[in-house]
Amino acid sequence: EEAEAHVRVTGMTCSACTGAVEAAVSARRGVRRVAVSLLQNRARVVFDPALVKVEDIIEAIEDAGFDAEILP
Ligand code: 9UX
Repeated sequence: EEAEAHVRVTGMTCSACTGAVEAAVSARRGVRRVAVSLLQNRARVVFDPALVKVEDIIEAIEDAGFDAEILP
């Protein structure tokens, strides 16, 4: 099973920041795909909802030092 989440990520100021967000989210079990846009301050995450919740993805981004909120 697969679900998709869009997240607003704020606090990224360089392309290494996007790499840090991608690495932090990718490290979570159940995350299948992560794409982060520095210019749009957004992350798109494809994940297995049986293994990981959107809240866990938000937490991973916040633990990496950025602010994150779920987009509709
Ligand atoms: Mo470079 Mo992005 O120090 O925080 S990784 S600005």
